[in-house]
Amino acid sequence: MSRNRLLVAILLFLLSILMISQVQTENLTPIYEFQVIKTPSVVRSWKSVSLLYPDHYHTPEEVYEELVQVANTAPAITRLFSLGESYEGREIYCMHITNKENSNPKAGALFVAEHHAREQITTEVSLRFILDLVNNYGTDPELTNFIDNQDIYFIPALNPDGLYYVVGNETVDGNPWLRKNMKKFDDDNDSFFDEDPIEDVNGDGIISEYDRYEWINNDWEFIEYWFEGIDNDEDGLVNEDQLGGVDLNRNYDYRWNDSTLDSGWGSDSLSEVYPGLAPFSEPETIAYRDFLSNKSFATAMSLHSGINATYFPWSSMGYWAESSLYYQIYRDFIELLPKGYLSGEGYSSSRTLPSYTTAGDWADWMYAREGCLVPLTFEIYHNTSADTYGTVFYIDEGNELILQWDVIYEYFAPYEGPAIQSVYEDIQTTFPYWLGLTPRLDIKVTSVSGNMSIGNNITIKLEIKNLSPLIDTIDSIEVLDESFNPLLYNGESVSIGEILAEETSKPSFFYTLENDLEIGDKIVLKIGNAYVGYYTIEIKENMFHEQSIKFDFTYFLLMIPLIVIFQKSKKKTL
Ligand SMILES: [Ca+2]
Ligand SMILES: [Ca+2]
Ligand SMILES: [Ca+2]
Ligand SMILES: [Ca+2]
Ligand SMILES: [Zn+2]
Repeated sequence: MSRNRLLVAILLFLLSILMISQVQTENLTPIYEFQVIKTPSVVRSWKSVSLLYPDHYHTPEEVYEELVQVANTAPAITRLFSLGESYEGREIYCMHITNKENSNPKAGALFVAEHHAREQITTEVSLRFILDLVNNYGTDPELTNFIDNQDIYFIPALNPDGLYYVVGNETVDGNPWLRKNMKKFDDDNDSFFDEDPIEDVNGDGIISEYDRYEWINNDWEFIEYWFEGIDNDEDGLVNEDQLGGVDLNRNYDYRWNDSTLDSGWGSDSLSEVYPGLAPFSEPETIAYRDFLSNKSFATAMSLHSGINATYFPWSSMGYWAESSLYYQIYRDFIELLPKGYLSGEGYSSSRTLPSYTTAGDWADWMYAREGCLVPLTFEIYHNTSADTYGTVFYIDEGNELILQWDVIYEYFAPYEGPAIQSVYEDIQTTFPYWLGLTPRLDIKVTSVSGNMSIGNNITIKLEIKNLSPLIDTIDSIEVLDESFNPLLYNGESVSIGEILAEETSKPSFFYTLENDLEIGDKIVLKIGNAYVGYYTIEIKENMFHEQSIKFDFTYFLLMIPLIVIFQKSKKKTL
Protein backbone atom coordinates (compact mmCIF):
# COMPACT_ATOMS: atom_id res chain seq x y z
CA MET A 1 0.00 0.00 0.00
CA SER A 2 1.36 3.40 -0.97
CA ARG A 3 1.92 6.13 1.56
CA ASN A 4 -0.82 8.26 -0.03
CA ARG A 5 -3.25 5.46 0.03
CA LEU A 6 -2.51 4.78 3.68
CA LEU A 7 -3.05 8.47 4.49
CA VAL A 8 -6.39 8.49 2.64
CA ALA A 9 -7.45 5.33 4.42
CA ILE A 10 -6.62 6.88 7.80
CA LEU A 11 -8.52 10.05 6.89
CA LEU A 12 -11.53 8.03 5.76
CA PHE A 13 -11.38 6.04 8.97
CA LEU A 14 -11.25 9.17 11.15
CA LEU A 15 -14.10 10.81 9.23
CA SER A 16 -16.29 7.75 9.54
CA ILE A 17 -15.62 7.67 13.30
CA LEU A 18 -16.62 11.36 13.49
CA MET A 19 -19.74 10.76 11.41
CA ILE A 20 -20.78 7.71 13.40
CA SER A 21 -20.22 9.46 16.71
CA GLN A 22 -22.39 12.39 15.54
CA VAL A 23 -25.09 10.11 14.23
CA GLN A 24 -25.03 8.19 17.51
CA THR A 25 -25.52 11.45 19.42
CA GLU A 26 -28.58 12.05 17.27
CA ASN A 27 -30.03 8.75 18.24
CA LEU A 28 -29.47 9.21 21.98
CA THR A 29 -32.02 10.78 24.36
CA PRO A 30 -32.28 14.56 24.00
CA ILE A 31 -29.73 16.81 25.63
CA TYR A 32 -30.92 19.43 28.07
CA GLU A 33 -29.17 22.45 29.40
CA PHE A 34 -30.03 23.23 33.00
CA GLN A 35 -28.90 25.64 35.62
CA VAL A 36 -29.75 27.13 38.97
CA ILE A 37 -30.33 30.83 38.40
CA LYS A 38 -28.32 32.83 40.91
CA THR A 39 -28.80 36.59 41.15
CA PRO A 40 -25.38 38.19 41.32
CA SER A 41 -24.56 40.41 44.29
CA VAL A 42 -25.39 44.07 43.91
CA VAL A 43 -22.37 46.05 42.77
CA ARG A 44 -21.59 48.20 45.75
CA SER A 45 -21.76 51.89 44.93
CA TRP A 46 -21.89 53.38 48.40
CA LYS A 47 -19.45 54.48 51.07
CA SER A 48 -19.63 53.27 54.65
CA VAL A 49 -21.74 55.33 57.01
CA SER A 50 -21.38 56.02 60.71
CA LEU A 51 -24.05 56.63 63.30
CA LEU A 52 -25.31 60.20 63.35
CA TYR A 53 -25.66 59.92 67.14
CA PRO A 54 -22.94 57.68 68.56
CA ASP A 55 -22.52 57.18 72.31
CA HIS A 56 -26.01 58.50 72.89
CA TYR A 57 -29.39 56.84 73.39
CA HIS A 58 -31.52 57.54 70.36
CA THR A 59 -34.95 59.08 70.66
CA PRO A 60 -37.56 57.64 68.25
CA GLU A 61 -36.95 60.63 65.95
CA GLU A 62 -33.22 59.99 65.95
CA VAL A 63 -33.77 56.28 65.30
CA TYR A 64 -35.75 57.33 62.24
CA GLU A 65 -32.94 59.67 61.08
CA GLU A 66 -30.45 56.80 61.33
CA LEU A 67 -32.70 54.46 59.37
CA VAL A 68 -33.29 57.08 56.67
CA GLN A 69 -29.54 57.59 56.37
CA VAL A 70 -29.04 53.85 55.88
CA ALA A 71 -31.91 53.57 53.38
CA ASN A 72 -30.57 56.51 51.36
CA THR A 73 -27.03 55.13 51.45
CA ALA A 74 -27.78 51.67 50.11
CA PRO A 75 -31.17 51.68 48.37
CA ALA A 76 -30.27 48.54 46.38
CA ILE A 77 -30.30 46.41 49.53
CA THR A 78 -32.59 48.28 51.95
CA ARG A 79 -36.24 49.13 52.32
CA LEU A 80 -37.55 51.20 55.21
CA PHE A 81 -41.22 50.97 56.05
CA SER A 82 -43.61 51.31 58.96
CA LEU A 83 -45.52 48.42 60.51
CA GLY A 84 -48.12 50.85 61.81
CA GLU A 85 -48.54 53.41 64.56
CA SER A 86 -48.03 53.16 68.30
CA TYR A 87 -50.64 54.19 70.89
CA GLU A 88 -49.43 57.80 70.75
CA GLY A 89 -49.17 57.77 66.96
CA ARG A 90 -45.47 57.15 66.43
CA GLU A 91 -44.48 54.99 63.47
CA ILE A 92 -43.06 51.56 64.27
CA TYR A 93 -40.29 51.29 61.69
CA CYS A 94 -38.88 48.19 60.12
CA MET A 95 -35.68 47.97 58.11
CA HIS A 96 -35.72 45.26 55.47
CA ILE A 97 -32.24 44.35 54.23
CA THR A 98 -31.90 42.11 51.18
CA ASN A 99 -30.53 41.97 47.64
CA LYS A 100 -33.57 43.48 45.91
CA GLU A 101 -32.47 42.24 42.46
CA ASN A 102 -33.30 38.72 43.60
CA SER A 103 -37.07 38.96 43.67
CA ASN A 104 -37.76 35.44 44.95
CA PRO A 105 -39.13 35.31 48.51
CA LYS A 106 -36.07 34.39 50.57
CA ALA A 107 -35.33 32.72 53.88
CA GLY A 108 -36.47 35.16 56.57
CA ALA A 109 -34.48 36.49 59.50
CA LEU A 110 -36.22 38.65 62.09
CA PHE A 111 -34.91 40.83 64.90
CA VAL A 112 -37.21 42.81 67.16
CA ALA A 113 -36.02 45.14 69.93
CA GLU A 114 -37.45 47.42 72.58
CA HIS A 115 -40.62 45.64 73.65
CA HIS A 116 -39.74 47.24 76.96
CA ALA A 117 -39.19 50.98 77.25
CA ARG A 118 -36.24 51.02 79.66
CA GLU A 119 -34.31 48.47 77.57
CA GLN A 120 -33.16 51.12 75.09
CA ILE A 121 -29.77 49.44 74.74
CA THR A 122 -31.57 46.89 72.52
CA THR A 123 -32.45 49.63 70.03
CA GLU A 124 -28.79 50.71 70.03
CA VAL A 125 -27.39 47.28 69.19
CA SER A 126 -30.00 46.87 66.43
CA LEU A 127 -28.93 50.12 64.78
CA ARG A 128 -25.30 49.06 64.97
CA PHE A 129 -25.90 45.70 63.34
CA ILE A 130 -27.96 47.33 60.57
CA LEU A 131 -24.98 49.60 59.88
CA ASP A 132 -22.59 46.65 59.98
CA LEU A 133 -24.61 44.83 57.33
CA VAL A 134 -24.77 47.80 54.97
CA ASN A 135 -21.14 48.81 55.57
CA ASN A 136 -19.75 45.30 55.01
CA TYR A 137 -21.83 44.38 51.99
CA GLY A 138 -19.54 43.56 49.09
CA THR A 139 -16.45 43.29 51.29
CA ASP A 140 -17.38 40.64 53.85
CA PRO A 141 -18.34 37.50 51.87
CA GLU A 142 -20.33 35.94 54.71
CA LEU A 143 -22.53 38.99 55.40
CA THR A 144 -22.90 39.64 51.65
CA ASN A 145 -24.12 36.08 51.17
CA PHE A 146 -26.66 36.47 53.99
CA ILE A 147 -28.04 39.67 52.42
CA ASP A 148 -28.15 38.09 48.95
CA ASN A 149 -30.09 35.05 50.18
CA GLN A 150 -32.18 36.23 53.12
CA ASP A 151 -34.93 38.71 53.84
CA ILE A 152 -33.50 40.29 56.98
CA TYR A 153 -35.94 42.39 59.01
CA PHE A 154 -35.08 44.65 61.93
CA ILE A 155 -37.66 46.32 64.15
CA PRO A 156 -35.37 48.52 66.27
CA ALA A 157 -38.15 49.89 68.51
CA LEU A 158 -41.46 48.08 68.83
CA ASN A 159 -42.40 50.44 71.66
CA PRO A 160 -41.42 53.89 70.35
CA ASP A 161 -43.66 55.69 72.88
CA GLY A 162 -41.85 53.97 75.73
CA LEU A 163 -38.52 54.84 74.14
CA TYR A 164 -39.58 58.47 73.94
CA TYR A 165 -40.50 58.65 77.64
CA VAL A 166 -37.33 56.89 78.74
CA VAL A 167 -34.82 58.63 76.46
CA GLY A 168 -36.44 61.62 74.88
CA ASN A 169 -38.39 63.05 77.75
CA GLU A 170 -36.68 61.94 80.92
CA THR A 171 -36.24 65.32 82.54
CA VAL A 172 -39.79 66.53 81.99
CA ASP A 173 -42.48 64.09 83.01
CA GLY A 174 -40.84 60.97 81.73
CA ASN A 175 -40.03 57.85 83.63
CA PRO A 176 -36.66 56.15 83.20
CA TRP A 177 -38.16 53.08 84.90
CA LEU A 178 -40.94 52.72 82.32
CA ARG A 179 -41.29 49.18 80.97
CA LYS A 180 -44.74 49.11 79.37
CA ASN A 181 -46.39 50.96 76.51
CA MET A 182 -48.16 54.28 76.97
CA LYS A 183 -51.78 53.10 76.85
CA LYS A 184 -53.64 55.23 79.38
CA PHE A 185 -55.31 53.46 82.29
CA ASP A 186 -57.21 54.96 85.16
CA ASP A 187 -55.42 52.76 87.66
CA ASP A 188 -57.41 53.98 90.71
CA ASN A 189 -60.83 54.34 89.06
CA ASP A 190 -61.31 58.01 89.87
CA SER A 191 -62.14 58.82 86.20
CA PHE A 192 -58.83 60.67 85.76
CA PHE A 193 -56.03 59.09 83.73
CA ASP A 194 -52.39 59.02 84.80
CA GLU A 195 -52.97 61.89 87.26
CA ASP A 196 -50.47 60.78 89.89
CA PRO A 197 -47.20 59.75 88.19
CA ILE A 198 -43.85 59.19 89.89
CA GLU A 199 -41.40 62.07 90.26
CA ASP A 200 -38.05 63.22 91.59
CA VAL A 201 -39.13 64.66 94.94
CA ASN A 202 -35.73 65.53 96.39
CA GLY A 203 -34.49 67.11 93.13
CA ASP A 204 -31.33 65.02 92.78
CA GLY A 205 -32.15 64.32 89.12
CA ILE A 206 -33.03 60.70 89.89
CA ILE A 207 -36.28 58.93 90.55
CA SER A 208 -35.45 56.36 93.20
CA GLU A 209 -37.06 52.95 93.39
CA TYR A 210 -37.56 51.07 96.64
CA ASP A 211 -37.81 47.31 97.05
CA ARG A 212 -39.08 45.87 100.33
CA TYR A 213 -37.99 42.41 101.46
CA GLU A 214 -39.05 40.41 104.51
CA TRP A 215 -37.06 37.76 106.36
CA ILE A 216 -39.16 34.65 105.82
CA ASN A 217 -38.04 31.04 106.21
CA ASN A 218 -34.39 32.07 106.61
CA ASP A 219 -34.34 34.14 103.42
CA TRP A 220 -35.13 37.66 102.23
CA GLU A 221 -38.35 37.46 100.24
CA PHE A 222 -39.34 40.26 97.89
CA ILE A 223 -42.67 41.75 98.98
CA GLU A 224 -43.31 45.00 97.08
CA TYR A 225 -41.73 48.00 95.38
CA TRP A 226 -42.59 51.65 94.94
CA PHE A 227 -41.13 54.78 93.39
CA GLU A 228 -40.21 58.21 94.66
CA GLY A 229 -43.19 60.52 94.26
CA ILE A 230 -45.78 62.80 95.82
CA ASP A 231 -49.55 62.75 96.14
CA ASN A 232 -50.25 64.95 93.11
CA ASP A 233 -54.04 64.91 93.40
CA GLU A 234 -54.21 64.99 97.23
CA ASP A 235 -56.30 61.86 97.52
CA GLY A 236 -54.07 60.47 100.24
CA LEU A 237 -52.31 58.03 97.91
CA VAL A 238 -48.86 58.41 96.31
CA ASN A 239 -48.22 57.37 92.68
CA GLU A 240 -51.55 55.57 92.49
CA ASP A 241 -52.12 56.36 88.80
CA GLN A 242 -48.90 56.24 86.79
CA LEU A 243 -47.87 56.43 83.15
CA GLY A 244 -47.53 53.14 81.35
CA GLY A 245 -50.23 50.66 80.47
CA VAL A 246 -49.55 47.26 79.00
CA ASP A 247 -46.52 45.00 79.11
CA LEU A 248 -46.25 44.28 75.38
CA ASN A 249 -44.39 41.07 76.14
CA ARG A 250 -47.47 39.72 77.94
CA ASN A 251 -49.99 40.79 75.29
CA TYR A 252 -49.52 37.91 72.80
CA ASP A 253 -52.24 35.37 72.18
CA TYR A 254 -50.78 32.27 73.73
CA ARG A 255 -51.49 31.44 77.40
CA TRP A 256 -52.50 35.09 77.69
CA ASN A 257 -53.73 35.93 81.19
CA ASP A 258 -53.14 32.29 82.18
CA SER A 259 -54.93 31.91 85.51
CA THR A 260 -52.96 28.77 86.36
CA LEU A 261 -49.82 30.87 86.79
CA ASP A 262 -49.38 32.81 90.00
CA SER A 263 -46.49 34.88 88.64
CA GLY A 264 -45.23 36.23 85.34
CA TRP A 265 -48.20 38.50 84.83
CA GLY A 266 -50.37 40.78 86.97
CA SER A 267 -54.07 41.58 86.87
CA ASP A 268 -53.59 45.12 88.22
CA SER A 269 -52.98 47.77 85.55
CA LEU A 270 -50.22 49.20 87.79
CA SER A 271 -48.35 45.89 87.53
CA GLU A 272 -45.19 45.97 85.42
CA VAL A 273 -46.41 42.75 83.80
CA TYR A 274 -50.00 43.78 83.12
CA PRO A 275 -51.11 41.89 79.97
CA GLY A 276 -53.83 44.33 78.81
CA LEU A 277 -57.57 43.85 78.46
CA ALA A 278 -57.29 41.21 75.73
CA PRO A 279 -54.62 39.48 73.66
CA PHE A 280 -53.41 41.80 70.92
CA SER A 281 -55.24 44.73 72.48
CA GLU A 282 -52.32 47.09 71.78
CA PRO A 283 -51.52 48.86 68.51
CA GLU A 284 -47.85 47.85 68.80
CA THR A 285 -48.53 44.10 69.07
CA ILE A 286 -51.29 44.31 66.45
CA ALA A 287 -48.87 45.96 64.01
CA TYR A 288 -46.31 43.25 64.70
CA ARG A 289 -48.84 40.41 64.33
CA ASP A 290 -50.14 41.83 61.03
CA PHE A 291 -46.61 42.23 59.69
CA LEU A 292 -46.11 38.50 60.27
CA SER A 293 -49.37 37.47 58.63
CA ASN A 294 -47.78 36.58 55.28
CA LYS A 295 -44.35 35.52 56.52
CA SER A 296 -42.71 32.50 58.06
CA PHE A 297 -39.56 32.57 60.13
CA ALA A 298 -37.56 29.53 61.17
CA THR A 299 -35.68 31.69 63.66
CA ALA A 300 -36.37 35.05 65.27
CA MET A 301 -34.66 37.03 67.96
CA SER A 302 -36.26 39.40 70.46
CA LEU A 303 -33.81 41.63 72.32
CA HIS A 304 -34.22 42.50 75.99
CA SER A 305 -31.97 43.66 78.83
CA GLY A 306 -31.76 43.49 82.60
CA ILE A 307 -29.98 40.16 82.77
CA ASN A 308 -27.53 38.20 80.60
CA ALA A 309 -29.49 35.22 79.37
CA THR A 310 -31.07 33.31 76.52
CA TYR A 311 -34.67 32.16 76.91
CA PHE A 312 -36.46 29.74 74.63
CA PRO A 313 -39.96 28.30 74.66
CA TRP A 314 -41.05 26.93 77.10
CA SER A 315 -38.77 28.55 79.65
CA SER A 316 -42.05 29.75 81.14
CA MET A 317 -43.05 26.16 81.89
CA GLY A 318 -39.63 25.09 83.10
CA TYR A 319 -38.51 23.02 80.11
CA TRP A 320 -37.40 23.52 76.55
CA ALA A 321 -39.73 22.77 73.65
CA GLU A 322 -36.83 21.68 71.43
CA SER A 323 -34.48 20.40 74.04
CA SER A 324 -31.36 19.29 72.14
CA LEU A 325 -31.58 22.05 69.51
CA TYR A 326 -31.94 24.82 72.08
CA TYR A 327 -29.23 23.33 74.24
CA GLN A 328 -26.81 23.40 71.28
CA ILE A 329 -27.65 27.04 70.52
CA TYR A 330 -27.27 27.90 74.19
CA ARG A 331 -23.83 26.22 74.21
CA ASP A 332 -22.89 28.12 71.04
CA PHE A 333 -23.86 31.43 72.67
CA ILE A 334 -21.58 30.62 75.60
CA GLU A 335 -18.75 30.09 73.08
CA LEU A 336 -19.54 33.30 71.19
CA LEU A 337 -19.96 35.65 74.14
CA PRO A 338 -17.01 37.08 76.08
CA LYS A 339 -16.07 35.25 79.26
CA GLY A 340 -16.92 38.19 81.51
CA TYR A 341 -20.35 38.35 79.97
CA LEU A 342 -21.17 34.87 81.16
CA SER A 343 -20.95 35.78 84.83
CA GLY A 344 -24.55 36.93 84.46
CA GLU A 345 -27.40 34.91 85.89
CA GLY A 346 -28.58 33.23 82.73
CA TYR A 347 -25.51 31.20 81.78
CA SER A 348 -24.07 28.19 83.45
CA SER A 349 -21.82 25.38 82.35
CA SER A 350 -24.35 22.76 83.37
CA ARG A 351 -27.51 21.82 81.56
CA THR A 352 -29.60 23.90 83.95
CA LEU A 353 -32.18 25.88 82.06
CA PRO A 354 -32.65 29.54 82.73
CA SER A 355 -36.36 29.74 83.32
CA TYR A 356 -38.61 32.73 83.54
CA THR A 357 -42.31 32.56 84.21
CA THR A 358 -44.40 34.39 81.62
CA ALA A 359 -47.85 34.20 80.13
CA GLY A 360 -48.71 35.67 76.75
CA ASP A 361 -45.12 36.43 75.82
CA TRP A 362 -43.60 36.84 72.37
CA ALA A 363 -41.50 33.66 72.25
CA ASP A 364 -44.23 31.22 73.23
CA TRP A 365 -46.63 32.78 70.72
CA MET A 366 -44.01 32.73 67.95
CA TYR A 367 -43.40 29.04 68.58
CA ALA A 368 -46.97 27.91 69.19
CA ARG A 369 -48.88 30.06 66.75
CA GLU A 370 -46.43 31.23 64.09
CA GLY A 371 -44.49 28.01 63.58
CA CYS A 372 -41.18 29.67 64.43
CA LEU A 373 -38.91 26.84 65.54
CA VAL A 374 -36.40 29.01 67.39
CA PRO A 375 -37.76 32.26 68.82
CA LEU A 376 -34.97 33.40 71.08
CA THR A 377 -35.44 35.94 73.84
CA PHE A 378 -31.93 37.30 74.13
CA GLU A 379 -31.27 39.36 77.25
CA ILE A 380 -28.20 41.30 76.21
CA TYR A 381 -27.18 43.39 79.16
CA HIS A 382 -26.84 43.53 82.89
CA ASN A 383 -23.91 44.84 84.87
CA THR A 384 -23.75 42.67 87.98
CA SER A 385 -22.00 45.48 89.87
CA ALA A 386 -25.25 47.43 89.53
CA ASP A 387 -26.75 45.20 92.17
CA THR A 388 -24.77 47.08 94.79
CA TYR A 389 -23.78 50.23 92.92
CA GLY A 390 -25.86 53.27 93.75
CA THR A 391 -28.07 51.43 96.17
CA VAL A 392 -28.58 51.79 99.88
CA PHE A 393 -29.75 49.05 102.21
CA TYR A 394 -32.05 49.91 105.07
CA ILE A 395 -32.71 47.24 107.62
CA ASP A 396 -35.72 47.87 109.74
CA GLU A 397 -36.82 45.93 112.86
CA GLY A 398 -34.43 43.15 111.91
CA ASN A 399 -36.93 41.36 109.69
CA GLU A 400 -37.51 43.93 106.96
CA LEU A 401 -35.08 45.18 104.35
CA ILE A 402 -35.57 48.08 101.98
CA LEU A 403 -33.33 48.38 98.98
CA GLN A 404 -33.09 51.86 97.49
CA TRP A 405 -32.16 52.05 93.82
CA ASP A 406 -30.81 55.47 92.94
CA VAL A 407 -29.96 54.67 89.35
CA ILE A 408 -31.55 52.67 86.65
CA TYR A 409 -28.38 52.77 84.52
CA GLU A 410 -26.13 49.73 84.66
CA TYR A 411 -29.15 47.60 85.38
CA PHE A 412 -31.10 47.65 82.10
CA ALA A 413 -28.64 49.75 80.11
CA PRO A 414 -25.20 51.26 80.64
CA TYR A 415 -24.65 54.98 81.17
CA GLU A 416 -24.55 56.91 77.93
CA GLY A 417 -21.11 57.03 76.31
CA PRO A 418 -18.69 54.54 74.78
CA ALA A 419 -20.19 51.78 76.96
CA ILE A 420 -23.08 51.54 74.48
CA GLN A 421 -20.66 50.53 71.72
CA SER A 422 -18.94 48.07 74.10
CA VAL A 423 -22.21 46.26 74.72
CA TYR A 424 -22.61 45.89 70.97
CA GLU A 425 -19.07 44.58 70.61
CA ASP A 426 -19.72 42.03 73.38
CA ILE A 427 -22.66 40.47 71.59
CA GLN A 428 -21.82 41.30 67.94
CA THR A 429 -20.80 37.76 66.94
CA THR A 430 -24.20 36.38 67.84
CA PHE A 431 -25.83 38.23 64.90
CA PRO A 432 -23.94 36.61 61.99
CA TYR A 433 -24.19 33.32 63.90
CA TRP A 434 -27.96 33.80 63.95
CA LEU A 435 -28.15 34.53 60.22
CA GLY A 436 -26.05 31.42 59.60
CA LEU A 437 -28.55 29.33 61.58
CA THR A 438 -31.35 30.28 59.20
CA PRO A 439 -32.06 27.28 56.94
CA ARG A 440 -31.27 28.00 53.27
CA LEU A 441 -30.71 25.69 50.32
CA ASP A 442 -27.81 25.04 48.02
CA ILE A 443 -29.29 23.40 44.90
CA LYS A 444 -27.60 21.63 41.97
CA VAL A 445 -29.42 20.15 38.98
CA THR A 446 -27.54 16.91 38.31
CA SER A 447 -29.43 15.63 35.26
CA VAL A 448 -32.50 16.06 33.09
CA SER A 449 -33.57 13.30 30.71
CA GLY A 450 -36.50 12.21 28.59
CA ASN A 451 -38.12 12.83 25.23
CA MET A 452 -38.89 16.45 24.43
CA SER A 453 -42.31 15.87 22.93
CA ILE A 454 -45.71 16.79 24.27
CA GLY A 455 -47.18 14.61 27.03
CA ASN A 456 -43.83 13.01 27.83
CA ASN A 457 -42.44 13.00 31.38
CA ILE A 458 -38.93 14.24 31.68
CA THR A 459 -36.98 13.22 34.76
CA ILE A 460 -35.24 15.95 36.75
CA LYS A 461 -32.60 14.99 39.31
CA LEU A 462 -31.38 17.40 41.96
CA GLU A 463 -28.91 17.61 44.78
CA ILE A 464 -30.11 19.89 47.60
CA LYS A 465 -28.19 20.80 50.71
CA ASN A 466 -29.72 22.49 53.74
CA LEU A 467 -27.08 25.04 54.74
CA SER A 468 -28.15 25.51 58.35
CA PRO A 469 -25.89 23.64 60.77
CA LEU A 470 -28.76 23.01 63.21
CA ILE A 471 -32.19 23.75 61.78
CA ASP A 472 -34.24 21.59 59.42
CA THR A 473 -36.25 23.06 56.57
CA ILE A 474 -39.27 22.80 58.93
CA ASP A 475 -41.74 22.24 56.10
CA SER A 476 -41.16 19.97 53.17
CA ILE A 477 -39.52 21.40 50.06
CA GLU A 478 -41.99 21.98 47.24
CA VAL A 479 -41.54 22.27 43.50
CA LEU A 480 -43.55 25.15 42.03
CA ASP A 481 -43.99 26.50 38.53
CA GLU A 482 -42.75 29.87 37.37
CA SER A 483 -45.81 31.60 38.91
CA PHE A 484 -45.28 29.87 42.28
CA ASN A 485 -48.21 27.49 41.76
CA PRO A 486 -47.64 23.87 42.79
CA LEU A 487 -46.17 21.70 40.06
CA LEU A 488 -48.52 18.77 39.52
CA TYR A 489 -47.68 15.21 38.53
CA ASN A 490 -50.63 12.80 38.14
CA GLY A 491 -52.76 15.44 39.88
CA GLU A 492 -50.50 15.58 42.95
CA SER A 493 -48.21 18.41 44.04
CA VAL A 494 -44.56 17.55 43.63
CA SER A 495 -42.85 17.52 47.02
CA ILE A 496 -39.28 16.72 47.97
CA GLY A 497 -39.84 16.36 51.72
CA GLU A 498 -38.03 17.92 54.64
CA ILE A 499 -34.27 18.24 54.56
CA LEU A 500 -32.51 17.92 57.89
CA ALA A 501 -29.90 20.40 59.06
CA GLU A 502 -26.65 20.28 57.06
CA GLU A 503 -27.90 17.26 55.11
CA THR A 504 -27.94 16.70 51.36
CA SER A 505 -30.95 15.18 49.64
CA LYS A 506 -30.86 13.75 46.10
CA PRO A 507 -34.47 13.88 44.94
CA SER A 508 -35.80 13.30 41.45
CA PHE A 509 -39.21 14.10 40.04
CA PHE A 510 -41.14 14.08 36.78
CA TYR A 511 -42.18 17.08 34.75
CA THR A 512 -44.89 16.48 32.14
CA LEU A 513 -44.30 18.45 28.95
CA GLU A 514 -47.39 20.40 27.92
CA ASN A 515 -45.87 21.22 24.51
CA ASP A 516 -43.04 19.93 22.40
CA LEU A 517 -39.94 21.49 23.84
CA GLU A 518 -38.23 23.46 21.10
CA ILE A 519 -35.15 25.58 20.89
CA GLY A 520 -35.65 28.76 22.87
CA ASP A 521 -38.28 27.19 25.14
CA LYS A 522 -37.53 27.24 28.85
CA ILE A 523 -38.94 25.35 31.78
CA VAL A 524 -38.65 27.54 34.88
CA LEU A 525 -39.23 25.98 38.30
CA LYS A 526 -39.14 27.42 41.83
CA ILE A 527 -37.89 25.12 44.56
CA GLY A 528 -38.20 25.79 48.30
CA ASN A 529 -40.72 26.66 50.97
CA ALA A 530 -41.80 29.68 52.99
CA TYR A 531 -39.04 29.13 55.58
CA VAL A 532 -36.02 28.53 53.34
CA GLY A 533 -37.15 30.80 50.51
CA TYR A 534 -37.36 29.92 46.82
CA TYR A 535 -34.65 29.11 44.31
CA THR A 536 -35.03 29.18 40.53
CA ILE A 537 -33.92 26.42 38.16
CA GLU A 538 -34.13 26.68 34.39
CA ILE A 539 -34.18 23.85 31.83
CA LYS A 540 -33.68 24.35 28.09
CA GLU A 541 -33.10 22.17 25.07
CA ASN A 542 -29.42 21.93 24.17
CA MET A 543 -28.69 24.54 21.50
CA PHE A 544 -25.90 22.43 19.90
CA HIS A 545 -28.30 19.63 19.18
CA GLU A 546 -29.36 20.73 15.67
CA GLN A 547 -25.98 22.06 14.54
CA SER A 548 -24.55 18.55 14.78
CA ILE A 549 -26.78 17.38 11.88
CA LYS A 550 -25.09 19.85 9.52
CA PHE A 551 -21.71 18.48 10.55
CA ASP A 552 -22.79 14.97 9.56
CA PHE A 553 -23.57 16.17 6.06
CA THR A 554 -20.22 17.92 5.75
CA TYR A 555 -18.37 14.80 6.82
CA PHE A 556 -20.21 12.81 4.18
CA LEU A 557 -19.38 15.31 1.42
CA LEU A 558 -15.72 15.25 2.49
CA MET A 559 -15.68 11.50 2.28
CA ILE A 560 -16.84 11.24 -1.37
CA PRO A 561 -13.64 12.60 -3.03
CA LEU A 562 -11.54 10.58 -0.57
CA ILE A 563 -13.33 7.40 -1.49
CA VAL A 564 -12.74 8.19 -5.22
CA ILE A 565 -9.01 8.83 -4.58
CA PHE A 566 -8.79 5.66 -2.57
CA GLN A 567 -10.41 3.63 -5.39
CA LYS A 568 -8.11 5.18 -8.04
CA SER A 569 -4.95 4.55 -6.04
CA LYS A 570 -6.04 0.93 -5.60
CA LYS A 571 -6.18 0.45 -9.38
CA LYS A 572 -2.69 1.94 -9.84
CA THR A 573 -1.05 -0.48 -7.47
CA LEU A 574 -2.63 -3.36 -9.36
CA1 LIG B 1 -57.00 57.93 88.05
CA1 LIG C 1 -52.32 55.12 84.67
CA1 LIG D 1 -34.81 61.76 93.61
CA1 LIG E 1 -52.65 60.62 94.77
ZN1 LIG F 1 -37.58 43.18 78.58
